[in-house]
Amino acid sequence: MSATSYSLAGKRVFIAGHRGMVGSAIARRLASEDCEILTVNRTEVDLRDQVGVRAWLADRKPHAVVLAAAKVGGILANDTYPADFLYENLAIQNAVIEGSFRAGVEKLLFLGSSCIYPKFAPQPIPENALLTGPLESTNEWYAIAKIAGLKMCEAYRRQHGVDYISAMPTNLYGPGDNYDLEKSHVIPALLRKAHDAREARADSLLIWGSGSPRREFLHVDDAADAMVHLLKTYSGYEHINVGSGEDVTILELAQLVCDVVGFKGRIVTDPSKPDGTPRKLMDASKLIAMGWRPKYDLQTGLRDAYSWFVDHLKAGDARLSVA
Ligand code: GFB
Repeated sequence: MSATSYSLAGKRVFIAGHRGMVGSAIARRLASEDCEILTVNRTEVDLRDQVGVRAWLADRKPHAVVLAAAKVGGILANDTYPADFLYENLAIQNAVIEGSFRAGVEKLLFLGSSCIYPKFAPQPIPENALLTGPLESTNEWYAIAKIAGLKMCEAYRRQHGVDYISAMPTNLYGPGDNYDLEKSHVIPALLRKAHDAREARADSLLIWGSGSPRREFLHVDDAADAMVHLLKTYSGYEHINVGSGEDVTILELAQLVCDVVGFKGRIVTDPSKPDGTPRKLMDASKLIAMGWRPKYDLQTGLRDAYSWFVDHLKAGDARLSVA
C-alpha cells in the first residue's frame, strides 16, 4: 500500500455513470474540489460501446476517470439476469479502462463491490480474502465482472505503469437509489414497502428471506467522500475496502426502517425468497488508516434516504413510478 498525493486542482475528471446513485454522489462531492467535471449522456455515448467510448475519451482527454458506471441491482435482479450483469459490466469496464489508457488518462478509480469476496469469507472481510473460496451463487456473475475490473486496473498498472486503482464499497444507499421493488437493494425496498404499508394502514410488512443475514450499509455521500479521498491519497495494486464498520441483521434493519417511516405493524418474513450471503462486513481498516471516516450513522442515513424518497414521490419523479 502506498500513499500518494494526487492534486485534482485544474484537472478534468470524467465521471462514468454520473446519473446513477453513486456517480451523482461523486459529482456532488467533486463540486467542492477545484476540478472540471466531465460527463456524457447515454444518448451521446453508450458506455458499452468500445469504439464510441474510445473516440469520446480521445476527444475530451480527461486527466482522471472515476468508473462508477455499472449495471447494478439487488439479490433478485442479480439472480434473474445473470447474462446482463456479466456482459454489461464487462463491456463497460473494458471500454472505459482501455479507452482511458489510450487517451492518456493519468489516474483512474474503478468501483467494485463487496460481493467480490467468497460467500464464507472471514468477517470482517480483509482485502486479501479475494479469490480464496467460492462466490455466493445469486451474484457470482456481477462479482466475476467486478473481479475482472479490479484485475484490469492491476494489470494495466503492472504492464503500463499507469496509476489505476480500485475501491470495493459495501452495500450503499441514499439519495437517487432505485426504488423498483423487483430490482432494488434491500434499503430502498423496505423504505418503500414500509411507506406503502403505513399509507394503506396495513398490519404487516413482508420482508424477503429469513431476516437473519447480516449486512453492512454505507450512505452514498460517505462512499463518495471515500472515493475522492482514495483518488487524492492512494496509489497501489491492491483494491481498498470502503465500509462503515458496522453490520445489522435484515430483521434489525427492517425494524429501523419501520421506526424511521412510522409504520407500527408486524414484520413478516418470506422464506421463499433468497437470503444470499449470510454475512458481508468489510474490514475497512486500510482506508481508516488513510485518515477517512464515515459521517452518517445508519439511522440518520435512513432518515435522509427516506426524505429523498418522499420528496421525489411528491414531485412525481419518473424514477419512482415503477413499483
Ligand atoms: O440488498 P440485497 O438485495 O442484496 O438484499 P445483497 C440483502 C438482504 O436483504 C437479502 C433481504 O438477504 C435479502 O433477502 N431482503 C429482505 C430484501 N427484504 C428484501 C426486499 O424487499 N428486497 C431486497 N432486495 N432484499 C447484492 C448483490 O446482494 O448486494 C449485488 O446481489 C451487490 O451483486 C449488492 O453486491 C451490493 O446484499 O444480498
